[in-house]
Amino acid sequence: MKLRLVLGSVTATAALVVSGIAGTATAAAPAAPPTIPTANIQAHLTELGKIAAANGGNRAHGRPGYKASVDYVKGKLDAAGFRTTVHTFTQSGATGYNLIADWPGGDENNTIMFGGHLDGVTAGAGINDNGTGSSGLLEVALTVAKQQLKTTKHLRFGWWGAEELGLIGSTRWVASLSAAQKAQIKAYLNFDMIGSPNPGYFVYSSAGQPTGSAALTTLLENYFRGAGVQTEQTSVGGRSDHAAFARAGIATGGTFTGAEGRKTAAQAQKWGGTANQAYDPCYHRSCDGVNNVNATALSRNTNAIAHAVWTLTAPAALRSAA
Ligand code: DPN
Ligand code: ZN
Repeated sequence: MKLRLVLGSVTATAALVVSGIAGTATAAAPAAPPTIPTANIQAHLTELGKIAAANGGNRAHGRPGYKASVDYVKGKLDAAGFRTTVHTFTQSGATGYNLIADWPGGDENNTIMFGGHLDGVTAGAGINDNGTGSSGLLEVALTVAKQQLKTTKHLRFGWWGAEELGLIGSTRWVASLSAAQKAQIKAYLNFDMIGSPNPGYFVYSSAGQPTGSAALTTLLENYFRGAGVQTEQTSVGGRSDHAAFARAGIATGGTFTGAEGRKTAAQAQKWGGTANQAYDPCYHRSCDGVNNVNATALSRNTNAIAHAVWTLTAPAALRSAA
């Protein structure tokens, strides 16, 4: 009887100590960016491949495979608790769609936005370009929901239509915003082609980009450095959807694993893969299907997205950065 009481009291004390430590750790430690499960990202790519196969082999603007892609991503986000809106526009005689997803909470006057294009060219399924960016962003968003991430800044995602026709969707969406709405967006990070089969590890250069862009470049470079991956900076210029944001004076950044450009011998040394071959030999071709992806590159870049989401929007990380 006496022994049992003693044990009981020891157990109770231990439980109090443990909960005290756990409470302190939760309050002080930064919200650690999670590792995004590769299998989940791949599952989205498989679905986008099936959508193309069921719709004439592509997911291009104005074709049924594009709308089916929007419905797939929107369905997942709605089920996870995002506030989604579909912004429509007209281009080349067809209706285009941008999908915007807001994670409830955070200061909307300090909005951080992440996006990439969801459409492909008519030649193929558009899996590396840009099923990879679309799927990586989707799985990071679903992880935000799974963890019920509490943000101080407001977190928003965008999937753009008709990029392949000249950055149309993102341009129309930015143009639809009032000056006050544009001013709420403090940064836009873009992910277009992040699983190239002969990958490079490129971070968008901030040269010529709005104030604040250099910090985004550094943040993404820091992720890769921590993961033991060397990076190079690249000037993406007007080749993807960050361009409209940059023109609106919004800080931009992003990552890219390469398109039609060829890997140099020096790059093959540091990154592996094949020198003198395109980063993506199937760029804008029918062979850009589910096998046209380097899973390691896709996984690393998706974890880079998660690192940026957590670091830029989660409260403890903001405190430690201040
Ligand atoms: N946005 C892609 C295209 O216009 O086909 C390719 C690309 C992505 C190029 C990212 C540069 C950087
Ligand atoms: Zn593209």
